[in-house]
Amino acid sequence: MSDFISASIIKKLEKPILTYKDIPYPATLIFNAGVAKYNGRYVMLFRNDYGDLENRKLYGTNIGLAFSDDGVNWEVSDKPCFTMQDDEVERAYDPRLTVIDGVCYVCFATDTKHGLRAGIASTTDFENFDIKYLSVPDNRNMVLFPEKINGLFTRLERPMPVYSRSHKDTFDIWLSQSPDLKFWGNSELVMGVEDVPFANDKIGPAAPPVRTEKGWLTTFHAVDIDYSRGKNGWEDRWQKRYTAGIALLDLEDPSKVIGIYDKPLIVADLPYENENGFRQDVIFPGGMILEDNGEVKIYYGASDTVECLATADVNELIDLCLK
Ligand code: BMA
Repeated sequence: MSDFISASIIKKLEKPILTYKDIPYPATLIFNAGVAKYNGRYVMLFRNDYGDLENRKLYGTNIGLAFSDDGVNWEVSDKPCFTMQDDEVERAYDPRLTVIDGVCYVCFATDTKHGLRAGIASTTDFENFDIKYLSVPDNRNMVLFPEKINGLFTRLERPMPVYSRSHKDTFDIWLSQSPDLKFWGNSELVMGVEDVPFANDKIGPAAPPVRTEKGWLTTFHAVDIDYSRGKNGWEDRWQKRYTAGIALLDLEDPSKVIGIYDKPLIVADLPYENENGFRQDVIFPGGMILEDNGEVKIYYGASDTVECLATADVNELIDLCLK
């Protein structure tokens, strides 16, 4: 059992919003979705790892597409919309969506034969994806801010400096900027793993930030390891815990942190978030939408198995960061 609990301002639904049962093609684990509002509808790109659930084997990963009128009830398209596989790239996964000037940008992770690379693609129809950029290894968990900042595209990212840090997962959140999404610079450290009291392993960006009057509201994921908890889930060796945190970044200079809530915001503390889960005790937000009435929808993968939705009031989220 987890000794962390979700913040009391978080309201979770009674069940996941998407599971493999909702998918009209081979699907086993549905999680880590990116969500945006686009042309009057909600659009979701979700990660689908497919395999043989009964024998607990996974064969591959693609990215599925779903649309919704209310952000809660989803209609899944009849085939996956994005996949990458060739001699070099093994798969693309963990999409995060950001709309800028009418174009939907998809940040994603790839596993390649020569390391983990983050990519950025653009689309306007969710059928054709124009790949604008692939990072050098090892970088992952890239998310774009929903507008240019001081005239430049701005991203949060999580490089993995194993050799120079500790030869372990001691990873932090960084920011870079670009005039064209292709050439990136102005790199700055945003948050170190030591800034997050409930992480003892690594942190990384989660959903793309949203603009509020007080600053950029941004989720992040935080990982802690306690080997005494034992294995958790049907994967052979899973022992990490992923929780979601919340922070506020400066509007003009988002490499400056205004405040970080010192406890987890969302924890896997409901049965449906863990039951039969591949990697239990995992919460991974990939989408956040601020509605006109101040409700914030936070979409997150749970147990690397199902996609869920929680809501909170924007001012209450900001207050947590400023406490
Ligand atoms: C990370 C990524 C995520 C996943 C998380 C927990 O390394 O692979 O896609 O949700 O681990 O398993």
